[in-house]
Parts: sequence; structure tokens; C-alpha cells
Amino acid sequence: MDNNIVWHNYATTKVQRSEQKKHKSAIIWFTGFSGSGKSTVANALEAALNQQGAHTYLLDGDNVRHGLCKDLGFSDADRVIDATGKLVLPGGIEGHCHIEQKSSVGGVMSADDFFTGTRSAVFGGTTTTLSFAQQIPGESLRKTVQDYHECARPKAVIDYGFHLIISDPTEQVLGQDLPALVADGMPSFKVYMTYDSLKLDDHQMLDVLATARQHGAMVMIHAENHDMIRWLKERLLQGGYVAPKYHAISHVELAEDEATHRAIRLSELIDVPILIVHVSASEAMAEIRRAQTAGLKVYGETCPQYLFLTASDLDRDGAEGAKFCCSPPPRDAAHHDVIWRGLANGTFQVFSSDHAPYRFDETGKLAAGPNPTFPQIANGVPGIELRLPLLFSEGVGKGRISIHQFVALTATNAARIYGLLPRKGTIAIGSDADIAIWDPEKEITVAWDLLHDNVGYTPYEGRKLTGWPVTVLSRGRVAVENGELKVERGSGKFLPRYLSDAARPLGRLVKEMDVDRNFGADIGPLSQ
Ligand code: DUC
Ligand code: ZN
Ligand code: ZN
Repeated sequence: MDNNIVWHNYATTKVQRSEQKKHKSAIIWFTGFSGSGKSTVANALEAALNQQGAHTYLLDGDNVRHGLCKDLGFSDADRVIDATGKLVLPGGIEGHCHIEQKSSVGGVMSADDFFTGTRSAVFGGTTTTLSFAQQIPGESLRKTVQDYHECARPKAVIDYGFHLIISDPTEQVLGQDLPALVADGMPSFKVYMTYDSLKLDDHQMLDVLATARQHGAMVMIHAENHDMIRWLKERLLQGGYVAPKYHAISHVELAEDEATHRAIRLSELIDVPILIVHVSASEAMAEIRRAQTAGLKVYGETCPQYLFLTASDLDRDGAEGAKFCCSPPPRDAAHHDVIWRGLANGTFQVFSSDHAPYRFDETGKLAAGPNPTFPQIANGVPGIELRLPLLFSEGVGKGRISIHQFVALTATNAARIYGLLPRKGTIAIGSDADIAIWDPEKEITVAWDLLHDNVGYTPYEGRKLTGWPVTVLSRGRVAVENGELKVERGSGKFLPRYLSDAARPLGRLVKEMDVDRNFGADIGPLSQ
């Protein structure tokens, strides 16, 4: 069979379709790449074929346009996947999810383990997860990480890595454990500015930032002002305002604005890049934008809950609002447009789910009883499977972002920032054949029954979406096809990550940290 690969972008799909009729044969649609068509197509094909055990074959017709396919010798491919009229995109990278982890409020276990969590991810077009290994204060961080490895190894169906959550930055942790774990392929840490059990004060934050700078790690920051939240929480409880909706009041927007500003200033003092996670509101986003305009390496992440949910969702009957309690909480609808703008204008580099799944029963959201007060509710919403379909349907489908931005936000940028490119997040020579084939016209109405997590509900129930990843490949293995999981538990592999350029300091010290301008005081991060 002759081979014909048409490389073009989504905007020209219609033109390409008429050509497709002429060829009367299967065409794989490549899109979302930068670079010249010629090298991209060649790269993509070789990448697919280079995978051990790959069964990916992107075939048909006679592509005279680039004259490449025959040279690559596809005629003896084992199998053809017909992607006529589909989009062939890199598998998503989920850069922020909580799997087999206890909640910071109430200490309840997440609903998803590494089997159900990664299964749900891959059905939604994601082929890599980066979840958290959370330090237990008083316990060795290395032991904690070992435990997460043991949980993930026998269960994950796709490849995975870990970020580290630092809640107790002791000398041992900063001086021994973190450097060793960075060297073992975990060059990213998350720190919290709120939660009694996790919060670091500014001094501790500076210590972690300086350690990250020294070892080339990326610091992810949960930015909310703890004392504002704590004070409001106390006042609300004293007044008898205990329903789930008051969670959104206690986690006031100003707390996120202020902490985002502070986190940026702390990172500027150390001259180390940071990534502000789960940005929910316009002023926090504006802080990030201002820092970027000033040339700082400040990255931003947002999530589906800040585009599709609002604070009013927490005001549902009875305890139902608990399903929507996450931190920061969903804001008013007015913020949605601003967050969309931040996705389109590059303020946000990554779009993650922050999948933090708790069942709506006594094992999860209702662990404190059928009518918990808002501070008793585990914080988090599920979203690992719908992350890409939501963004595709409402972003690409409605013209808010381009297909190229979609790929960057859901895969390539996370790979770049977290040290996985070019192995993951792209289709290129030598890259893993992690590929999602999307039917851009498939319509679905979201129902939890269609999903593959273990949560029991979805906050997006009833939403109508257009576009779905119908076939998903992980390292060249068909992982999802015809609505079925085709890969085994435990077949996912741990991904050691390298130091990313995104985490490299600017080399721009504020004058008080610069030995040449601070009366000779050798105190700066460069002196270590
Ligand atoms: N932060 C997260 O990143 N996930 C769940 C809860 C939280 O506060
Ligand atoms: Zn957080
Ligand atoms: Zn999270």
C-alpha cells in the first residue's frame, strides 16, 4: 500500500478533506506541531516506528507533497490505524494530580489509586501523569517517595513521575533528601502557603527556593494567605455559617492575590523560577502577568474548575456543595473570561486538572458525617479524564484557543517545564509514541458513568462536549480503543526527569543579594 500523510492544521481541515476523497484512503492528520511540515512528518512517523513493539502506522495514499512516506517504507506495517478525518496529537501530560494521597483536610484517602487514576487519565487522552509524593512531617522524605513508588509500580497503566511536596524543610530534607531525589529524577517540589499541616512560612519558603535554585528544581507554589483564610474561617464558624458555600467565602480572592504577589517577590529575592499552580482569579493572574512582563521566570497553571465551575456550585442542596469544595475555590463567572484570556495570551503555560478526588461518602467528602461543616470537607475536585475534552470542546471548538495552543497547554509545555521533553509531549524522532487520536466531531454528554475513575460523580455532569480522544497510544502500545482499556495494570513506567531549562535562574540578582552591590556581603544564592 502506498503511504500518504497529510500534515496540516485544524483550520484547513475542510480543504484537506476534499483531497482525502480523491485518495479514497486513510489519512492521518498531523497537527499541533511547529517547524517545517517536512521534518515534522518525517519525525512523527519515525518516532512511531522506532518504538519497540509499536503498532502505529500512519498510512496511505501517495503523498507527493512531501515525498517522504515511501522513503520511510511503511508498506510492511503490522497494522494500520485509520485516522481519516481525525486529529493526531501528542498524548496529554497531566502535570498536577493527586493519586493515592491523603487530603490535607481531614486526612482522607483519595478515591483513585494508581490504577483507576491512570486509567481515567488515558481514557481522556493523557499518557503521562505527574502526581505528588507528599512528605509526612517527621518521616524521611526518601521513605515517603519509596512508598509512592511501591503504590504506583504495580498499578499504573501509563508512564508517571512524581513531584515532591515539602511540608517540613528540615536540614536533612534540604541538605540531603532533596538533592538526592532531584538526582533520582524528581526535580520539582510543591510548597503550600496555607493549610495547618502543610504551610511553610516565608523563611521556610526562602530556604526551599534557595535549595531549588542550587539544584535546578522547579518550585510549584500553592499561593493563598493562610491567616486571612484562618481568620475568616473563625469568624464564619462563630457566626454559624458552616455550609459548604462558606468555604468559598473563607478562601477570599484577596488571599490568593496577596500570596501570589508574595511568592513572586520571594522568588525574585532568590532569583529562582517558580510556577504558581491552580490560579483561579483575575488579580492573581495579573500578578503573574506583571512578573512575566518584568522578565521574571514566573509560570502559571490553571485548571478546568476555574473555567467551568462557580462559587454558586458550592451552594447546592444539603451537602452537595461539598463536591465542589477545592482550594482555591471556583470564583464568580466573571473570572472565567479572564482565565480564558490568560490561556490564550500565554500567561498560563499549563492547563492541569488538579485531580484531587474524594468520594461523596464517608470515605471522602462526608468523612466527618452527612452534614460536614466547610472546614471539615476534603479539598479537591476530580477532572483527570475531562481535562483535555473540556479544553478541546470549549477552547478549540469555540475558537478561544488554537489547536496549537491546546497541545502546548496540555502536553508540550508541561514536558518542557518539568524535564520530560523530548521524550514526552511531542511527536518527534526518538520521542515515545504517546499519541491521542481525536475525533473532533464526536459529541458526548458528560455523565460519570462514562468515566473511568473511582469517584462516583463528576462536577461536569450533563455538560455537552464536542471532540473526544477515541484511540490513545502509550509508548506505541494501543492503550485505549473502542472504549476499552488495552494495557495491563503495572505496565506504566516511572519517568526520571532531567533538569529543565525552565527552572534555570535568570542570573539577575537584586542588588542586596549581589556581592558587587551590597557592600561585599557574600549571602546570595550564588555563593552556595
Ligand atoms: N491544593 C491542591 O493542589 N490540590 C488539592 C487541594 C489543594 O489545596
Ligand atoms: Zn494546592
Ligand atoms: Zn493539587
